[in-house]
Amino acid sequence: MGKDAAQEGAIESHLQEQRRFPPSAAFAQRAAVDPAQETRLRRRAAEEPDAFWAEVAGQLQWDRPFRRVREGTFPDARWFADGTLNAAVNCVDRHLQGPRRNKAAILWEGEDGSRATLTYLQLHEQVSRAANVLRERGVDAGDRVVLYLPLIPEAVVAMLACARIGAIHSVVFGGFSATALRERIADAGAVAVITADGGYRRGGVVPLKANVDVALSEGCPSVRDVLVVRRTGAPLSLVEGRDRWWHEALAEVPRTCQPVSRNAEDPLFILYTSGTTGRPKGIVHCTGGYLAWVAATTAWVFDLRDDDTYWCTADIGWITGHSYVVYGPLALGATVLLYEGAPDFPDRDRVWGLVARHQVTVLYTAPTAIRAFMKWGPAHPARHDRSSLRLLGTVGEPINPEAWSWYHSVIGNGRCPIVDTWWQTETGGILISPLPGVTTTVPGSATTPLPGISTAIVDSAGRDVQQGEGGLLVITQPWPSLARGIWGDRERFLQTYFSRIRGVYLTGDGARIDAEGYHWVMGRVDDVINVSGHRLGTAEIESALVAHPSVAEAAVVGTPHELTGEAVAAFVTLKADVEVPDRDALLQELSDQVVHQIGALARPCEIHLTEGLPKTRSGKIMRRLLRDLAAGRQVQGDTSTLEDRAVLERLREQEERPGSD
Ligand code: 7RM
Repeated sequence: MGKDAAQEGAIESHLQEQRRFPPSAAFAQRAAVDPAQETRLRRRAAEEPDAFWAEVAGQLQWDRPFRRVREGTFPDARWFADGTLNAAVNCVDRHLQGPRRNKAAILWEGEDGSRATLTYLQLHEQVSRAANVLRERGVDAGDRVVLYLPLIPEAVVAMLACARIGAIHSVVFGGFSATALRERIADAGAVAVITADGGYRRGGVVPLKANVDVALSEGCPSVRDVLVVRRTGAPLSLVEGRDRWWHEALAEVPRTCQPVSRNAEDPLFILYTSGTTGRPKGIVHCTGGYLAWVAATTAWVFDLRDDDTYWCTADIGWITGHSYVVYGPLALGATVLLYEGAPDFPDRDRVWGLVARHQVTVLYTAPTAIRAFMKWGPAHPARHDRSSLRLLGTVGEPINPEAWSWYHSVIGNGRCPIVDTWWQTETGGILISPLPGVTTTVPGSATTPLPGISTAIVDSAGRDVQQGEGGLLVITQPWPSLARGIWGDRERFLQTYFSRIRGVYLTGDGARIDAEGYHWVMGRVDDVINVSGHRLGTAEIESALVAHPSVAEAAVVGTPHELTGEAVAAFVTLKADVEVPDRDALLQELSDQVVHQIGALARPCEIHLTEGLPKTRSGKIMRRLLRDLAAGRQVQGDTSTLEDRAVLERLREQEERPGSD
């Protein structure tokens, strides 16, 4: 295409966002990280990195203090490796000495309206009992335990119970099928499974134990024990010698349990993520480096104080639930709200009812949820008191400026800073984010790397792109919470993250860094659309579509085109109350809006109005399915992570109806 070789792999950027939101003086004044502290942290990270990282990890309680900070580099950096600690002790025991002893660790609400509170002292007893049960059943340090549970307090207890005895937990999201569960149990070689008789979801009951029975009947010889939490009271059968009720087992063991000191580099958990192709990847995180970074980033980014009520809406089946529901907040002794169910059950104001009732101060959710709230309209949040909120966070996808503004003005009443946090399952914790008392935010940008984190944008040959150009986002220096591997597949770990570009961690995201150092994530590089040699990220085109007042959500993909190689195909859902008197006029407006904001080459060759978009169960749009649909191909690859199969079916039917768009 006559492009400079040095720019090969660059992604073009057209987004212009002018608005600036400086931190309010009131927030800055009380913030854990104020400008002076930020300057100190960044200087220390740059000038004496070992001292900086030792300070980060020094916030934890170590059984044997580490002397060594970092050894080695990508892909095998080891952190704090001669230190020992226990993650459950850090998240529970160390809060028992002072006033946090009787503070609520967990506030829980079930979808059916059940409620529970666990203080740190009560959490300690539950975790110790569960740990004793596992230990009594012969579960040892290093053994794998699969958790397949609804979002109930026992899920947190079970994670920490594993951590207490050094067993490696692998949480499988409760929405996964028996087949997906079996695959993960087998890959991990789990010796025990902790599940429930069921969980509530949109009024229905998810048959968790029945799925476990199916999974185990299809060959998981490693599993010796199944513990079953009673949640719904649904009838079920217990397999003699294998299955036991959780509450009965816990009642029979002592209420204290000696924790096992772990080496910092010992694995804490495995979490499976679905790759686009092939087997799911069991991402392995270690104990010391992981816990140190999630605790530090929870303090810096969410600014948690003892009087906060913190709610991260992620399920514990995802990394966000591990790092920012469980390990980070509990390491800080915070009060964490857990909600079992769907955000629109029984009504679309459920989330706001919870915020008001529990006086939530810090709320962390995903763009997909924010866009759903927008679609449902402002009347739902308006019915509830949201004055307790002081900080809002987002994670999971690029947030389009339209959704950012709505979150800011409607949910936060313009009062709350927004932290747009960029990170991945593999990174363990947040790497790019505003510091709410320091950073001036710009809607759509995750702003700058946190202290200690170094990024670059490179082309496919690993050369730095020109300032402001889009390219591959890489992390150039090791940090402690990087995954230590893919369970049982070293080669795939090296191949995926460390082989295409030497000496750095490859994130797989496209991004650009502007003149002020702000990072703009443009989507996964696998999703980049190549129109006549111009490489377009998905995020900006989608953002242009969502900026139209009628649009709730949009996804764009590349589709084969005989002249331009690829062309843009768009899938668009409209807001709940939108009437479309003239469909062609609307499509024209949408198309014009893309041309106006991005340029003529991004003009969609087709726009499909649809009721829903195919998403993963953690809310990410599955563009590869849309790519197949737009190209008129059979949908290929793994669809087990699809949140709602019906969406795909409806889209397929729509594609088959001629002239449907
Ligand atoms: C935490 C999580 C990781 C991928 C990542 C990005 C996308 C996440 C943001 C984002 C733009 C953000 N882990 N992503 N956060 N893109 N801005 N703030 O989501 O492993 O499930 O996904 O998610 O593409 O690579 S994950």
